[in-house]
Amino acid sequence: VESSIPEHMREAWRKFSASGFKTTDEFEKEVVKHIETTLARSLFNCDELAAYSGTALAFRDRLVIDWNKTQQRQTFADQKRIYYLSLEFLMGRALDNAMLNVGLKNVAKDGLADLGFRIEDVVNQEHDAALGNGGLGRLAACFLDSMASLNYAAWGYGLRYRYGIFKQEIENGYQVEIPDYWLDFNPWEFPRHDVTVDVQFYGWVNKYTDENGKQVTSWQDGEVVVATAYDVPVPGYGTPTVNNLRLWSSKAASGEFDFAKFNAGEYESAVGDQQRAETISAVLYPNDNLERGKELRLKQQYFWCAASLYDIVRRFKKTKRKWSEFPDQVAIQLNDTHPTLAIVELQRILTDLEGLEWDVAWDIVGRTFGYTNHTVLPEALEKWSVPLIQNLLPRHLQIIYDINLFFLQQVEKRFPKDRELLSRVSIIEESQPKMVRMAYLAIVGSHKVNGVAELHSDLIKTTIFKDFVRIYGPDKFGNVTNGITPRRWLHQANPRLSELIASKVGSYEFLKDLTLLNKLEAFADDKEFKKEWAEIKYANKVRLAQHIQKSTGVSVNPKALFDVQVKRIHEYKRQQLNIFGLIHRYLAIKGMSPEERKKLAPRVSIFGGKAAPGYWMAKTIIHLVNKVGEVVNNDKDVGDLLKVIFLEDYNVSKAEIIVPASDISEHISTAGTEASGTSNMKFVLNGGLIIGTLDGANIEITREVGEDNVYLFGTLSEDVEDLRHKHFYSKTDFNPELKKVFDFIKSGAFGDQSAFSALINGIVDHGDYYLVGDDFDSYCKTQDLIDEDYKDQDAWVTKSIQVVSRMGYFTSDRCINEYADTIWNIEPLQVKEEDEVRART
Ligand code: CR1
Repeated sequence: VESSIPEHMREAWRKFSASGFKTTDEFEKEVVKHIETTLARSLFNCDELAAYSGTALAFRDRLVIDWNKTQQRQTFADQKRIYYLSLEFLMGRALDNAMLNVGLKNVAKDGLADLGFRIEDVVNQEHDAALGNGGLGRLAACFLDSMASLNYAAWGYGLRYRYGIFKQEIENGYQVEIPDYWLDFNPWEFPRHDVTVDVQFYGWVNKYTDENGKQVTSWQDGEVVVATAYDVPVPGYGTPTVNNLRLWSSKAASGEFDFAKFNAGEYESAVGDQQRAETISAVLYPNDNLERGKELRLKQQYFWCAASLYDIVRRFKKTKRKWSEFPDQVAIQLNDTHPTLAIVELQRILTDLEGLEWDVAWDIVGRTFGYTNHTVLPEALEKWSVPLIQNLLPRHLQIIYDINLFFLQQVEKRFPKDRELLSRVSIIEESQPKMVRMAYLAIVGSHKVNGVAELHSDLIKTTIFKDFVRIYGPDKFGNVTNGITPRRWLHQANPRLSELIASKVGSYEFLKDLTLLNKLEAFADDKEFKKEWAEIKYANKVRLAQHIQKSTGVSVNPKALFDVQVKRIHEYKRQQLNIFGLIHRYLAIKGMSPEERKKLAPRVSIFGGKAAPGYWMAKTIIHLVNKVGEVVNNDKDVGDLLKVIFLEDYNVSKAEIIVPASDISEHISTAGTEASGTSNMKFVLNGGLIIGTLDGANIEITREVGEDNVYLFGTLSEDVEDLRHKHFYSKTDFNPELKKVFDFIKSGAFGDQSAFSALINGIVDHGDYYLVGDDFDSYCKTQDLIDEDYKDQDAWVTKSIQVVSRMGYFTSDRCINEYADTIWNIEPLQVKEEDEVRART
């Protein structure tokens, strides 16, 4: 590693090198210094936000020291690195996580108390980093946490959106979207004005022979936009490794505006270029599991891929290695197809810019990339129109055509005369206009393709990618079942439970090796332990009840069964099944005698989740939940027996309050539609049981925790197609109980019934694609079983302990190790033991 400072002058650097606080006094000194100088405030105007800012800056300093060292260590070791390309990183808050990861939360707690603040209030000042929609973005965040905690040399690459996912408010029962401008004060990012990349768009392709008789292909006269790096430190837990998340921000190439126009008095158009360029990284597209083919989205994708690859290649070139060694130094993982253009861009760099032969370059590309598929929903599979790419990225379109040509020739050789096969697997769909099938391009350009849970990985092999299994053989396709980080989703969200577990299993080591949870099994019948376990769940429910009271004005009884469904609102996730079930329950309660009512277990049903702004059906579901809540929660007959709550603006920090407080949570997608789900894992890890279909990771959760400990219901994935088909022929055997629910809605019980007619008609008249009618009966019966079981609190608590003890498999550490072994071929970087020990104490 080169240094600009000569050896004989480094003494002063060593002497004054920053080391970071360790004691409460040192912490307080840092906080006060930052508040008084960095923020120019004082003890006379220090509110909670200023206390947060000062604390965050103090911890940031602490992280930066380890961050710098990690980067030096990784450069020095010169080993293979992982590059995780994701358009979404749903990080949530950073301060609490940083405090726990460096093991100084107690120091901060005492220090803040000394300065007049409660640590919880301070932590709550932080704005969530919400650069993602749902599971896909949160998975990326869990993976970053695991890669750092396991000491892998890894980088995340994404976009620095000025606006993250919108903030949701509920007005008169309707969702309203508010922009999420989150960058006002963000101490967790470091602008790197010296790390920039020029990214080109539009222009034309010039092919000619140069003076040496060499064929040259050059993409010229395009419009240039500058990408500037913003770096976010990602600390590992109990290790000095702090990795880097690099987010790109767009600016006009000139840097300034057009002076000629400015002089001529055309002020507005003078800043036009500037604004157009900045638009690229301005906003996160708010769709989950849906792609809409907008030009700006394609621009985002290329902007980010081009900047990231330039950066990766630049780092590789510093090592002065041969190109053939690129895949031994670089593993790039594509989080869904959003970064597929990176494949094309690397091929362009290697051939057009570096002069490698096509085949040599293509071999390097294939060995570098891995592709993770996250969905089989057809509306979410990306396709880009050929004319759009032609205009925006003319050279890339040519390369895509060449990739396709060589691929189809290879297929033709192995399967001669199968024209059907050729047209099925072609990267170009022969439609009007022609479309580029991004998933096919990603498969052809990667050495491994994986799904995110067993059922899903089987499904992609037998349905959407079936032909590719024939072509490449089954070994190219694998499964890595998703996981979650136990640091955020247990230790941080549920500190009391984490502490209780640590007291029984001997230490906090389980946070690094989650299989150690199995030691809890021995206490599943321990009376004293069960009491403490139940008390913690109750306290978490009280905390959620307070939050519900504050945000909705409804008081709920924390002794009631808390039933939670929080996730993006989507027809395939079937929040409609849940709310229809609740209307059914409401009607049942209304029909009961007072004696019968006394026997019923009181229930609080909690919904949360955003609908994509253009997704009308999802918005209708939100509207219905809110209207049902208004009626049920104000019905004197019902009282505590049922409350229906919609919590607005579900996000990571709210999840940290909600997840530890569930008795039951709902994961009830139509079988075969939810690729994995990850909140199912979070709830169970916190001692909540689940009701679910045999879908996604529910299946593996059931295998791990035991069938007796999961409430399963509904149609199996293999029967879904037949049922859908049948719906179009016979509608006679429609579920009569569900029909009563629909009639009640139609009677105007929840306001203007026409507001809900599309929702009902989709089920009654339009084929019930998501099988709500088919699964309604078994869903309701399973809920009745839950009511019964919940009455036996003693048995319930035993189950709760048992399931947690069996959740070791679902840590994202296990996922990352599987990716490392089966896809990336990479080992962690050794960290000196004394550094580890220091980080843990
Ligand atoms: C899936 O719907 C899965 C996450 C993370 C989502 C969800 O079941 O848990 O990915 N897919 O793997 C997605 O967003 C674009 O696809």
